[in-house]
Amino acid sequence: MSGLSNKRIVLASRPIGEPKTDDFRLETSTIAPIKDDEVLIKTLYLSLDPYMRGRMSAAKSYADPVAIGEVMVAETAGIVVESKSDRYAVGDYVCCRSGWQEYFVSHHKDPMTYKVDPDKVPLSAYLGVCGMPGRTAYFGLIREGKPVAGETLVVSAASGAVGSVVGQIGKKLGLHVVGIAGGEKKCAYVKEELGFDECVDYKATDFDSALKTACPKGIDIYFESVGGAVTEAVAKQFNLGARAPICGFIASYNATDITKERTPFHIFGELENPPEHKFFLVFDHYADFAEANNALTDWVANGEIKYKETIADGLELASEYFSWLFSGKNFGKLVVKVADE
Ligand code: NAP
Ligand code: FER
Repeated sequence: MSGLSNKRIVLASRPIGEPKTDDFRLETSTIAPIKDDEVLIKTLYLSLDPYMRGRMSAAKSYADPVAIGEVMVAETAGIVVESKSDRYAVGDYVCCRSGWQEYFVSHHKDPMTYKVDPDKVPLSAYLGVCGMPGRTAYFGLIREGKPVAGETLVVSAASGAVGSVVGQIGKKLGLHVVGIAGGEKKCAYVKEELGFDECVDYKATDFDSALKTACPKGIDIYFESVGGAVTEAVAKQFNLGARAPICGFIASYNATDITKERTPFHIFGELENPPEHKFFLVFDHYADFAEANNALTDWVANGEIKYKETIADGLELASEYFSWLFSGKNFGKLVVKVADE
């Protein structure tokens, strides 16, 4: 398959504020022949995630930025189309970190490339509910949130990839689960289809009082994904001994200078009795990924955990759809379908 043509999207410029489509460039490269112990993977689905906004910026962070002219990072799900490894056969389905492109050559020892089984759950689910976002929900709630049955859990970005799973696991653990989401449609889905006890619309004028009504015993755990006005409202209702694992604060990701933002650390730190709060990374729990992968795929396969996806059709759409994460135009996990098998 040497000489294979590969469409890819590279970072053309560092976005100022909200990323625009011309911050990216569609290119065509040629895939070199694979070497011993390598596999050639065809991308079928590509995951779009909020953390990618951080990689577009040169600001100091836990991970290096994508260089200008380099392929945008992403986790993808695909199929092995050529193998010079005894560990992978043509036709194996895998997840890998190929980035925004059609083909990827992986060394068979790359720890970020691993086999998945689309007979158990659909392939795209390995990028969401059974992938990085699902694992974030699993470890963030169970290990960082330290839930006790009967407590009240509030989940921001509740209809999204991470939040939807946090709340559903919370229900399994016997918590009173209150979601926060933007708009009536998302709130209805969170309550009626995902089974949260309540879901409060942060865009409604009575948000503060509605949140209070939904949490009659105060808030014991707040799963933070958003920041901004949502966090200010939550902060007024913490019980003593509360925990607030900080998964992210997407409301600030498009700020022109993120170092000047009022973050959840500022908001919680100013309280007389702050909740236990620290930023965590899903990767902190890397050693136990198999535990989360097994639990999540079992729950999805037997219908105990539900999920929704927004699927963009075609690699070329990745740069346009990426901004949906920040406007809330996505509903559930945002994925790009790159190719048919
Ligand atoms: P998602 O919820 O599927 O999509 C993002 C959602 O955020 C949007 O749909 C929107 O929902 C909401 N949002 C965007 N801007 C907002 C604003 N200004 N105010 C309030 N809500 C806003 O995304 P996800 O993949 O599950 O990620 C959720 C969070 O988890 C992000 O902060 C992400 O960085 C974080 N994360 C962290 C880790 C980690 O290891 N620490 C790993 C994965 C993800 P509405 O329509 O409801 O507003
Ligand atoms: C990871 C750790 C964290 C990762 C993604 C994140 C793709 C996301 C962090 C965020 O959204 O803030 O290993 O892998």
